[in-house]
Amino acid sequence: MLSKKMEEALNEQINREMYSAYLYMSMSSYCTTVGLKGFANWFMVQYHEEMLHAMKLYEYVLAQGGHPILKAIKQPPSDFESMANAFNKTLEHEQFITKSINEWMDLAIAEKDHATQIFLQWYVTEQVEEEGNDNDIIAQLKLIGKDTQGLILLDRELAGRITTVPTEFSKGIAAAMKGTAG
Ligand code: OFO
Repeated sequence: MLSKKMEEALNEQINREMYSAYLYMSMSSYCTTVGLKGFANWFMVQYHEEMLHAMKLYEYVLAQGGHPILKAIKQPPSDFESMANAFNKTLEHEQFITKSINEWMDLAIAEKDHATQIFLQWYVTEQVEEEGNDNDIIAQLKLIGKDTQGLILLDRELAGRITTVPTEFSKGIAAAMKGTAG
């Protein structure tokens, strides 16, 4: 079972993950409008990952006898000026999510809630990967600078990213926990 405080924290995290999905969908939309469909693909794959992050929380709260309360998702920005700007904003957002997960982990530790600590461990590891992916692309964008040719080559590379996220969330937490790499 979850304490009221823990349940509220996890519900807040559902909202933050849904916002992440919304943000990356908006970035994907922006990339398509400026002719960078590979970048658009990368962000759309990220959108699916974020939906999985939200659904895992949703299933976990239910499995623990809690009630996932869905709050309003705020509107994400729609104009990102450049790919460098979009990825800097992505990293900034992921750092906020890492801080948020760490805060809930601290709460689970303080409450001696072992199950939630184990559950959140997956997110702690995932955040290292998420920030790492963003740092890699930011470094490449720095090398590319204003070289359009380089940007197009990176766009082609990012077009190859595929989603590994299972879409059958309704099968419960066991299904949602599987196939979470990427
Ligand atoms: Fe991007 O990791 Fe969830 O939010």
